[in-house]
Amino acid sequence: MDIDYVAEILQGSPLAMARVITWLENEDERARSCMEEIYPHTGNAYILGITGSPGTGKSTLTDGVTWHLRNKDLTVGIVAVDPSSPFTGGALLGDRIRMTRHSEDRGVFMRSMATRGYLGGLAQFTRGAVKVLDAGGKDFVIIETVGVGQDEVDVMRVADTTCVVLVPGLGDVIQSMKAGIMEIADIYVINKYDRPGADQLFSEVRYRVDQDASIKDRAWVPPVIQTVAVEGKGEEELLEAITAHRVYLEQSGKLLEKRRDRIREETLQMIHHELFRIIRERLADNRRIEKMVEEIMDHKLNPYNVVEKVVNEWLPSSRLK
Ligand SMILES: Nc1nc2c(ncn2[C@@H]2O[C@H](COP(=O)(O)OP(=O)(O)OP(=O)(O)O)[C@@H](O)[C@H]2O)c(=O)[nH]1
Ligand SMILES: [Mg+2]
Repeated sequence: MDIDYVAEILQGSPLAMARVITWLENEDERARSCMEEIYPHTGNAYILGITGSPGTGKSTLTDGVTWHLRNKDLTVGIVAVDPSSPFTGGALLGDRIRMTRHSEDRGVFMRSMATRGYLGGLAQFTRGAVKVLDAGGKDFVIIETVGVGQDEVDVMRVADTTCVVLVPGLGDVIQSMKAGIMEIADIYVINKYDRPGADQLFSEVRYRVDQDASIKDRAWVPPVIQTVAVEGKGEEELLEAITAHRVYLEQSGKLLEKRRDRIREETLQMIHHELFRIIRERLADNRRIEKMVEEIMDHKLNPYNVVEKVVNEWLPSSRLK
């Protein structure tokens, strides 16, 4: 018997959500029509990003924030993305998102995934997973992602509010704050505030934020929140900061702006991905690309005139030369 996955997702079925996310993960053809049908039902969830170096307490914080949201009767979807992990299917990630408190709660859906070099890009995939949870009726979707490199920055652009988690004693704060982090952080969380060096880190981050905010628009100055996630300390303040940022985005019109930018970016990426996929497949026909490579090796062709050939053949209206 055929299952109507779209209808099931719209009912909030965890099994259907999990299945379609797996299709997305495997770039299974069945994902496409499903995504197209659920799309009109997306855009209601508030998307929260939590990023930071490994072991900084992202999952513990996610668990705490989830608990507070559930107390307000809000439902939560969680996607844990690990761009650096070589593991597939995530036994490791399974451990990483230890969310024992919520495992029996139907108001919470959790999914973890490790990288497998998704052709469509990790951000693209994350966007898909978020949409499934959004259509499944989750009020909040939390994206937890490890690290502070370009992949994470891209993943975090999917979020409405991004929290960057730092802890004392890692010593790479200044460095990581240069690497695009200040650009995406709406809220800084200094977790493990029970550890030595927390006050110093707090001052350092505050200083950098103030310096940065004095040049750019001051409409939103990222707050720096102190937490001890293992004791649940500071989580309420964190949720207050998240809510304040949401109100700021909504009232200033920046939420719409963000979402417009995201739709543009996503649409362009989807076009890119699809055109590239089609051309790659056609070039694979009759090993045509292999023959081209051989001809390039023999100096009969070069990559530049191969590009010309391809564009002129398949996009004749954009004829090169
Ligand atoms: N001392 C102290 N330990 C904490 C705090 N928050 C989390 N931890 C501990 O730090 C370890 C890592 O916590 P996680 O929540 O798994 O961290 P994470 O950032 O999700 O880790 P990865 O997903 O593996 O990158 C666990 O042993 C937690 O118990 C805190 O505020 N203080
Ligand atoms: Mg984790």
